[in-house]
Amino acid sequence: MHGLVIKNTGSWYQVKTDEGQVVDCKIKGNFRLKGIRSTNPIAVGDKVDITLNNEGTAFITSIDERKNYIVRRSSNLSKQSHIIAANLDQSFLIVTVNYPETSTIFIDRFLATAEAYRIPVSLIFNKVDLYTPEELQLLDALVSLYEHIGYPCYIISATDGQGVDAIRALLPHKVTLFSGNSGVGKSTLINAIHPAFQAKTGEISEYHNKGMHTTTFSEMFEVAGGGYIIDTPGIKGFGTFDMEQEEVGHYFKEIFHYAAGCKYSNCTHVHEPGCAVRQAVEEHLISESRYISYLNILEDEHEGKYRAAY
Ligand SMILES: Nc1nc2c(ncn2[C@@H]2O[C@H](COP(=O)(O)OP(=O)(O)OP(=O)(O)O)[C@@H](O)[C@H]2O)c(=O)[nH]1
Ligand SMILES: [Mg+2]
Ligand SMILES: [Zn+2]
Repeated sequence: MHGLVIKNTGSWYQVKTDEGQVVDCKIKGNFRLKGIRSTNPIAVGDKVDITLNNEGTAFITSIDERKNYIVRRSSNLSKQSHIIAANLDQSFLIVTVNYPETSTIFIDRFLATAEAYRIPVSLIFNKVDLYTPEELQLLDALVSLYEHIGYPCYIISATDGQGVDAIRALLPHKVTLFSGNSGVGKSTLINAIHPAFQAKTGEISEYHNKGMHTTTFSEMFEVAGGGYIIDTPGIKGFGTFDMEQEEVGHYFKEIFHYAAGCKYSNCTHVHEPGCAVRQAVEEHLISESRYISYLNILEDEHEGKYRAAY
């Protein structure tokens, strides 16, 4: 039988077969994917072949070639990757200016990784009902920064329902990943899109510095009219995985644009003479926060680590 991996709870995978039946599956024996050193060889969104056994469960025996996938470093200092999801049409990064604060470094790390895997991203700024006038100003600045670079931005409140219709309209016939820090309201938004989904949500006060996550496993929800949403556990740091130094600039759209004018074709935009990117930063044509994020990723790849806070 053939099906879609809709949930991953550690060693068990829920597979929805092409016939519509949901089966609990395990990976057969030493089944491992070639070429990727990953903590999870199979991810939500994967399409797989399964063989039923007598207990009503099944073994996953093979995996279809992926259209794409998105990975991050599995933890600080780790040389392994974690596949967040596979076969995506788009990704939403849920961001909050405060409650909790999403750093621009985190946003830019996510965007760069999505660029590397050619997955379109929209930024969803949630909890706008809570923002103070100063936070609303910061929100405006972020929205104009990212829209200018080319990322669609949406301002919403998942609890008030403000802006949720616009998000719902983006979903039919697509597989959409919902990602972001813990507590930004991914699961709350999913429930606002369709109350029947009943994704588990948590009180923000419970999160404080405990590293707690309400959503502990990735799970797919089927959207009315076709398509899927993937809810994921919140992530604290987004470590980029396996990016060459010269490559990182390709994943920042505006840096890539200005890099065409650098003296050296392999310029890393750090110290080289005749660097058009650094000049563009000085002239405020490239935002300083984006350049800082760029340098921050370079450092990772250099030292093989990332800073947990981002
Ligand atoms: N005021 C306000 N609170 C919100 C909004 N969206 C979510 N929340 C609250 O934020 C808290 C966390 O929401 P969740 O949906 O569990 O967050 P999450 O991103 O799924 O978190 P993880 O599953 O841990 O990654 C809950 O108490 C929600 O009620 C919003 O738009 N406004
Ligand atoms: Mg959640
Ligand atoms: Zn340069």
